[in-house]
Amino acid sequence: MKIDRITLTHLRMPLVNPFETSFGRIERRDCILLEVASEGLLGYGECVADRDPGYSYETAGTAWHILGDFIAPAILGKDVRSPGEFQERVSGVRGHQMAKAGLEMALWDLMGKREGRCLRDLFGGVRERVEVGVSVGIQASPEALVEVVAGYVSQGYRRIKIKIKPGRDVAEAKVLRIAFPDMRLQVDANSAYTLENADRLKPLDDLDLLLIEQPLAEDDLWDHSRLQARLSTPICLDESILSVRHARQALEMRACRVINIKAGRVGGLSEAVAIHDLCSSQGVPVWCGGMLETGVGRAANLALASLPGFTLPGDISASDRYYTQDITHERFNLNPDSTIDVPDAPGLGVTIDPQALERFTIDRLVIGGI
Ligand code: OSB
Ligand code: MG
Repeated sequence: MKIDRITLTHLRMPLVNPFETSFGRIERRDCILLEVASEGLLGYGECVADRDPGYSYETAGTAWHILGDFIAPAILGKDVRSPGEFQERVSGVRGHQMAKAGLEMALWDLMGKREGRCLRDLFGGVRERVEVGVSVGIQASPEALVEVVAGYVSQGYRRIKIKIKPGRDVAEAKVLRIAFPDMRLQVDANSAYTLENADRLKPLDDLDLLLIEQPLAEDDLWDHSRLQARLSTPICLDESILSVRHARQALEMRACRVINIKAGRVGGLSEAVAIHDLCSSQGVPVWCGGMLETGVGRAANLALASLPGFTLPGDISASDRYYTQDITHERFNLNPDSTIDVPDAPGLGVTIDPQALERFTIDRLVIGGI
């Protein structure tokens, strides 16, 4: 695929509801849409870095810099035959996984369009629909949380994840377990605890949770292994796993029993598939994480989650949980069995709505072309 032109579009989209985590609260979500023109086709990718460096050090600003000044020049005018070859060409760029992943996604979309195959088939996915859940932000009170969750349950979601932080954890999980005794429930701390204060999470072991996501610092596999030894609930790592190597080491160290896979966090869909393969070979369950994606990133997440080892429901909710207006013509709906259909048109299987794109654009950069 000869890379003729790369267009970066910085988007800022209002969320249907504010989203609060242990690292902050947002009402609008930023991302960068990548458009790669190659031999008459257009491929799209979503770089999931947000405005602030709360989840990761990457931001839309750092990704703009890395994509525009390093990644685009490394491939513009070149014949990039595969996502693997792309990764080789940008291997001199240390880190910046979200920037790389956004561009790699556009190449997958191009490849699928060229070959007339959907991403699920290119990845070897086996499902036409995937099980999903909702990730619910921190609410004003435990009572408010029960009400919000009840709303999602009545829409048909059968798995709920809640965000927690010190002081807003055990009481929240308990009140939900009482209100919904059989619901699949899990919590996500986004690194808000230390080994010293994580003992306060011990009562969660009595609540039959699917998992506790990323309790400790992102760069601390060792303390996660010490904490996992004290908890009967599986620890699931998100922020800590940036590569297949990290995944292997975390499993060897027993730092977790489950892994949340996000293509953006690990540098691309190829690495995400590789982590899935590693975990599958060891019988370790994985699930697809989310970054409040637009229809572009959501389509990629659905294709990824169609792989056989994704045995836990993903953080992939219906479009209306996030955005009143999306940048794709396609919207994703929840089926009554708490699943969402995997797109099956070539590539990502979605098309861009130019008017919506215009409405949410705050910056644009065209690299190459005429
Ligand atoms: O930790 O999983 C997380 C959103 C932004 C950043 C980090 C996380 C999340 C979510 C949202 O939990 C999941 C979704 O897209 O629905
Ligand atoms: Mg998480």
